[in-house]
Amino acid sequence: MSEERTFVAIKPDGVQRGLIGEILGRFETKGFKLVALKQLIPSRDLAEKHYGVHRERPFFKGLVDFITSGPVVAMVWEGEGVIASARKLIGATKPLESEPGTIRGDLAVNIGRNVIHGSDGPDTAQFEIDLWFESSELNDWVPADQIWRIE
Ligand code: IDP
Ligand code: MG
Repeated sequence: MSEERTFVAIKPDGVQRGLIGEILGRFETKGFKLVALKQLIPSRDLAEKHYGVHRERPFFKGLVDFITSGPVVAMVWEGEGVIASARKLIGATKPLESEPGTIRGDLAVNIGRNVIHGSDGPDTAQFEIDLWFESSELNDWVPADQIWRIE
């Protein structure tokens, strides 16, 4: 039985600023488990589906242009409470309002270049995982050093 999973993506600005290792480390050291990881340049179709909820917003075209402009690192992280916790690690959408200590709070300034995406709830997490990954790309595994569990 798999635990809760969420979709996280490092946007092209995070990749091009050399922040992949820094960002992956935030999730790894928190204690979540990486179950899928790939780099891709998203198609327009994928980006428009991913951000479909924002289709009518004035920033939609610029957002899709940007997310398709270069490589994105797409991931699935697993663990107890990971959906809400990832949003906390990521911080508020506007980086100037994100708390220091969060990824956006520490690494970004501009709302259109806020380095990372994370699913905002269970339904979007499932939708986004299915949109970005084939089920064969998701790895069920148990870390070799996971010898205890706290209920
Ligand atoms: P989220 O990424 O924190 O979930 P959403 O409101 O879902 O934020 O918006 C998706 C993305 O669209 C944001 O991460 C940001 O890059 C971009 N965005 C949101 N609002 C604006 C805006 O007012 N101007 C420009 N870009 C925006
Ligand atoms: Mg969102």
